[in-house]
Amino acid sequence: MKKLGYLLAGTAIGLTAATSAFAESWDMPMAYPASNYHSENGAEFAKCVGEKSGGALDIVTHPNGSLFAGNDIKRAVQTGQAPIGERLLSAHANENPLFGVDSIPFLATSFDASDKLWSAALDQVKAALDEQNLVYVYSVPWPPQGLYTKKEINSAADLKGIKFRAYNAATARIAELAGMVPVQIEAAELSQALATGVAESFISSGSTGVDSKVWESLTHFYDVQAWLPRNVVFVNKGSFDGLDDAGKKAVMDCGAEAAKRGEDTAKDLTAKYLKTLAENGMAVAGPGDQLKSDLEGFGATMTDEWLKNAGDKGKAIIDAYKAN
Ligand code: PCA
Repeated sequence: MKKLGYLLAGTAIGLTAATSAFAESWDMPMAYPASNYHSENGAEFAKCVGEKSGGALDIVTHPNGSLFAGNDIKRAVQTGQAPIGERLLSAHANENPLFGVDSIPFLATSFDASDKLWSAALDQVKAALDEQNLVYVYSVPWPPQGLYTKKEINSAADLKGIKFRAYNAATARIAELAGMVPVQIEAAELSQALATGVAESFISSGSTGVDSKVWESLTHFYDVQAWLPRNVVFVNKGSFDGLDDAGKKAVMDCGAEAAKRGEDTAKDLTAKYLKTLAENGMAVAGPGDQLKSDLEGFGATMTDEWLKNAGDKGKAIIDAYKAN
């Protein structure tokens, strides 16, 4: 009996050694297609963590909502169903207005302005995530947001009654202000929604327009440059605390590299995406004066609303942003 016990113990040790170095494996759900620069950047981040941790932490990315749909990723990481994930943070502004600081129309409309705004907001965003059991790792902006339609639009009045795909509270609010009919749809379902007429307009970047081959259903892109929303990568707090110091450092160092690499790529691709839209037959242009001023009017209303919602914390962020 005793001998058998030794034998089993020996076998168990042998097996553990064979799977090498007690490596931990983390699944990383992501919402956007594998070929999108956010997803490619996430895969590079995962590779970096594997190398920097000496193989101790193996992160496996699952793009395109394949493991969890976009809207479920944040909750999955909060509850530990997934140890790490990437999500468009402003889609959760209903939980905390600070999560929507990047989607206030016409507040920060260039990559540089977006960086300034994010620096002003970051401590508070980290604290808000921490309250939800999440550790902030990195974020990468999308290119400036414009308006996709299937007819010429000269003013907000031309938008009335249109079925409009929203991806967060801000896009839903614009729909409401313009008398459109908002419908919440993840990017992974966007092509189909456009093809079937469930949606006939949306606000997003050239990136998502190209990913979704929107020229198959739509005709116009107005380069409004309304804001630059961000994808944020976060880790479940318990999972993060479970790492040793070297593992934590690998995640944070690779995150810092990913933030820079991702934004550099976004800047490089912005004009290329618009070119691809035009090459596929879309009319790509800036908004006319009336449309621009109508949208800016919505922006002013929404800035007031956001400040009211976000209270002193929100005001402190906007003041710090404007002072810089
Ligand atoms: N693409 C994402 C969010 C912002 C963007 O440019 C989307 O449309 O879902």
